[in-house]
Amino acid sequence: MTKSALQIARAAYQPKLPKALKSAVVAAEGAATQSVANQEEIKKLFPNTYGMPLIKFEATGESVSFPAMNVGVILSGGQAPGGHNVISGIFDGIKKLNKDSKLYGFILGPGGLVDHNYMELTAEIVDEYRNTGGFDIIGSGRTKLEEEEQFDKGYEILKELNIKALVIIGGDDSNTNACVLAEYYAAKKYGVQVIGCPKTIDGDLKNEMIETSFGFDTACKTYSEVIGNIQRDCNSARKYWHFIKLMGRSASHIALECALQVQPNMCIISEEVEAKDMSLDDIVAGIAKVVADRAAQGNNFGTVLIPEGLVEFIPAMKRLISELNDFLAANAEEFSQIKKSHQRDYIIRKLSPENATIYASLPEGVARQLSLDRDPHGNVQVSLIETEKLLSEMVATKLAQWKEEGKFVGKFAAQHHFFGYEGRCAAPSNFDADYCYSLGYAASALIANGKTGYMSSVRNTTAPADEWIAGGVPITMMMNMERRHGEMKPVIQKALVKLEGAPFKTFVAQRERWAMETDYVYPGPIQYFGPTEVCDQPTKTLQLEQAK
Ligand code: FBP
Repeated sequence: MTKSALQIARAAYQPKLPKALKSAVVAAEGAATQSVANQEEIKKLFPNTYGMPLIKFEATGESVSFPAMNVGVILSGGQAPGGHNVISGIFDGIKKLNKDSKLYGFILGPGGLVDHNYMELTAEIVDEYRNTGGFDIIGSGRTKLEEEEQFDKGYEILKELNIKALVIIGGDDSNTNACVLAEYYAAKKYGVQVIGCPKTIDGDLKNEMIETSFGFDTACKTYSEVIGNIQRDCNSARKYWHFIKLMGRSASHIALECALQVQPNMCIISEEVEAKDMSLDDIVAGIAKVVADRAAQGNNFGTVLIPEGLVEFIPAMKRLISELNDFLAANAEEFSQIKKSHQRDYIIRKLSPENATIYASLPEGVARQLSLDRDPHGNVQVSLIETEKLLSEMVATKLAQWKEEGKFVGKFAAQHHFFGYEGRCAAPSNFDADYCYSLGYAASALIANGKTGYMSSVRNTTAPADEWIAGGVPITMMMNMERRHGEMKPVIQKALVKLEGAPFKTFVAQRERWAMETDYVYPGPIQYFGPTEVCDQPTKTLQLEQAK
């Protein structure tokens, strides 16, 4: 395998560990825990894993000996920088406890467990992937582990390989399922522990005990580097407005963090749009106003950051999409007979007046996407909607109208970007490299201490790594009941952007100035070697949230 110079140098990086994990540990147990809501229902659903105490690892002078243990690991869902370091942390952790311990990786996500598709992760293999981005060591997948049949199928291979514990590295849904699996194996007395690890670039798996999900740091730094470069180009040519959509699913954490890093002219936050019941026209008029105001000062350029989930948060668009879903599901046959060029008018005639007006106002391409691209459940795939183009086209229309009315005197030319995949497999920043390695190491300690139904946790992450606090959080503690596919289910609460939180408030305090002044920040590429203030800074989100 040919390697870049950085890859070779980076392979030698030794991730930092919290002080306590550097020697043998004892698991100090806190008080019994409760779920964040719906305590009675969740307790009933998780009789074996509910109410367990928080765990904090403390260094002990004594050396503790453990029998050899075989452990399985699964990477679940979208890639996030640092996954390979979670695996190397687990590997080093279990080997330190007993050199005869073995680590098995299930191939291409949870499906690998069900299909008995696995490989042993030897020292040679793990060494190839230390401090690298991606999940390619074993691959990832989006199969959901939900059915008892899958759990039993998985148990067959776990038993065959004598695996004592399974670590599932995933987002909120995968960790919810990890907990269901832990409960099932505990109830059946199969003797297999299940531990979760908080992964997702989206940053929406966090709570009082989990400060951040891994990968958010590197992904945001990667996007911020590129947005910074665009801003410098934009400030040099002074002729384009750049509409930049950012991944993150429903939550706007990525857009907000990038805004805090680069100081764009505008950043839309979906959670605010929903809270203020804003319409699409409100958003468009808001952007057009900034464009017009800057143009009045002779600045026909700027940047707008847009979270990918925006459309779902505009209440009126949500209602339109829901009516379209129902209407097209019920009239699929008739709709397929309508000539393409007549489909738009046909839909406008059939929708309720409120939704018909909104639909008619949408640019041709977006209206088409809304009527065509549906997932297997018959829903519009909102992530496929090119929101950046939708907004810029509507802004252009509004500005043309304002021009006629003499309210806009400038020029408007737009460029479009969508950043997501560019950052999901970037080489992990020092923060993610250290955080992930520590999460993996803490997972091995949870396993050695016989724990199941826990998520590996590392806290105090704005302090130097030495002072980080490693432990475990019972997954049931993060759960509440939510309606999913028409049924009430226990799930880990998704963390959306809090409008009363410090990161959003900090953004609000500055956004009007950023809109008018060109006060761009150019963060530059992630630095792996050099002074700590350049290489080891956590995200602005984390710094603001943790500032006491
Ligand atoms: P996870 O929640 O699985 O970590 O996914 C992160 C993410 O990158 C989202 O931001 C994005 O919407 C989604 O994955 C895209 O996934 P895919 O490439 O599978 O369509």
